[in-house]
Amino acid sequence: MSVSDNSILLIGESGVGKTHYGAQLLNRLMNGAGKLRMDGAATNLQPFESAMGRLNEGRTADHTPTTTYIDSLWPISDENGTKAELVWPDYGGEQIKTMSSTRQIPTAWRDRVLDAPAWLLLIRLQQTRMSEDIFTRPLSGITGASIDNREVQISDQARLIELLQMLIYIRSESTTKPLVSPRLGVLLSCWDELGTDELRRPPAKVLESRLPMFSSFIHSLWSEPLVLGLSALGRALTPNNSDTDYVVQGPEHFGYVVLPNGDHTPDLTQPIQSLLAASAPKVAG
Ligand SMILES: Nc1nc2c(ncn2[C@@H]2O[C@H](COP(=O)(O)OP(=O)(O)OP(=O)(O)O)[C@@H](O)[C@H]2O)c(=O)[nH]1
Ligand SMILES: [Mg+2]
Repeated sequence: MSVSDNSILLIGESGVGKTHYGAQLLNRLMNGAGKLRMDGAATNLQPFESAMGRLNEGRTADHTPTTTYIDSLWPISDENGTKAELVWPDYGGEQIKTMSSTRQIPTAWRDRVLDAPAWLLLIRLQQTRMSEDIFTRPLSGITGASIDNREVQISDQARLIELLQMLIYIRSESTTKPLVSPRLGVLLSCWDELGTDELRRPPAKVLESRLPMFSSFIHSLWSEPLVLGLSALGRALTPNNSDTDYVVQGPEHFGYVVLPNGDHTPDLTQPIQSLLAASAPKVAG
């Protein structure tokens, strides 16, 4: 089994929650209460350890510097004793936005895109804007509007689609048939920020109503894209004011994943387990 069989390319712009998810996931893996647990010595833990330290104090961690890229190696095993080595990155999310805006993919990222059997895309819905178009306004309103001197900006969902198209292109994947590799997981992060009417809805439905074009894009390319919700922290924290519940109970008691049917599970390893199970069925113990 090569390491890359089990690497997950974590894709997320700045501020979507990559570092906090990494820290909470690491905590869960070390606690061993979920489907996956740490099974050996992990390396390159520094960015996540410092975030875990902050969470233990009930506070949030810092933004990852733009140029940072660190692969952390986590030997893990599941309930049946099946072993794998998970490669979990932490990086400054601007790297992703720069790839979209310049339409250029640095060599290091190209190799990651080519090697990874699974892509996990983090989207924070509160951070995405729905631009005004025929999906949000009646056609009559749009056709009457003056187009002179109007700054044209690509919508957030169009940018995400373009990003995936670029990544698929450099992998030379044919899109005439549903994509089997890489397997795609979409994690709607900071789920606790959604309105109360959406909190218990199936994540795929929420994605469909919030980013309809993006949702239909991934469902047209992948036959079974995994769409889950994630609240790595369970609630909003701040950098300076300590959350007493966090300090008293410990960060491991907070955070949940929203399953395809809308149920919540405290097992933050669930998305990884689903992606690894689907993309590396040949993994032997
Ligand atoms: N409410 C809520 N906020 C969260 C959650 N996870 C992360 N956040 C907040 O989102 C902000 C960004 O999270 P990070 O983990 O730093 O995001 P990142 O993707 O690593 O961002 P960069 O390092 O800039 O690439 C932080 O201020 C966190 O407080 C969550 O589950 N719920
Ligand atoms: Mg970060």
